[in-house]
Amino acid sequence: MNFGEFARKRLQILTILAAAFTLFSAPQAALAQDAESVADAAVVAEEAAVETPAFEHFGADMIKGQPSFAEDGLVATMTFQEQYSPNGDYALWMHDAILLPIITVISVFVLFLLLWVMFRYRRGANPVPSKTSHNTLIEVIWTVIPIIILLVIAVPSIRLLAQQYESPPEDAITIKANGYQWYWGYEYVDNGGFEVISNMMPEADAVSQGLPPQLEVDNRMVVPVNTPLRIQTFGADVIHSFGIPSLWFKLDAVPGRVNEKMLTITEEGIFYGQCMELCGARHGYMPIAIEARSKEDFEAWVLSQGGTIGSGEVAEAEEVAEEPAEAEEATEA
Ligand SMILES: [Cu+2]
Repeated sequence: MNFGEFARKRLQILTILAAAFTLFSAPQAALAQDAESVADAAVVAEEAAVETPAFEHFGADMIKGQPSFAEDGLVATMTFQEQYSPNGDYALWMHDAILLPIITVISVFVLFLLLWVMFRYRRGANPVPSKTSHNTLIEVIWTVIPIIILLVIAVPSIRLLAQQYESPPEDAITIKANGYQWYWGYEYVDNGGFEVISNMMPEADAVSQGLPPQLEVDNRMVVPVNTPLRIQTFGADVIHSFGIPSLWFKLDAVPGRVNEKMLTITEEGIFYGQCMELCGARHGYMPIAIEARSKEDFEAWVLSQGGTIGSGEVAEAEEVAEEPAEAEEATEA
């Protein structure tokens, strides 16, 4: 008998023994397991009842990002919403401190030139027109000054563009915003992968709570404040777009691919947005409501949704597990 045969015989005997043992012990084991799991569930439920604090959502007094009303004044209704993210602050500064003054000066200057030509060189005041066709100095000026203006605009503009493409840090919290016809689903990838389905709140409910109708939702997207978020968007059926004006955030949600962008919210509060890509009959009725909370509140909310507070190790293990699937997808494509 060589080693291979010997090993095979041993294996057969072991298999038979194992089968006999399983047959004999299975019912008892199953019973014991049932009893254990019932006891476990009871303990978990008890712990949850004791440890998970009741989570209270913000009310109307915490609304920060929403469209302006006529009562807010003419300027407020014409300009951007107040900004609550670093990108938003920078973009608003660029608009207010650079673009608007330049636009104003150019518009006033051109208006002045037009009026000056109309009055000073009208037929009554200037019966014999000049035949001048070239003036080197003026031509140099009207070429060089626009170049300087464009350069002045380009510096902050390219900086803003680069800032918007900045990758989130490794410890950013990943939330996947799935666009559906016609509602949003928020998947908390780093917190156990649960998904919150978010539909527009019926108008009567919103009005009775003092919340803006057609912007308020039944389940808000709760996120931690002052924490980098890795927002991923995905279209489950057609192209949607995840846009929140007061956070300077807008990212298309496209079927078949995941888009990603970093978002950091600098203040606690409620921020409203809407689907920003025409996606069908109820496109106008799939609002977005983000509730930014302290880290502790966010974790309490995650637990109340049945999620987990992931440690770094868990997140890494998940990433490793996901990689082969992604590699497969890549080779298929
Ligand atoms: Cu949509």
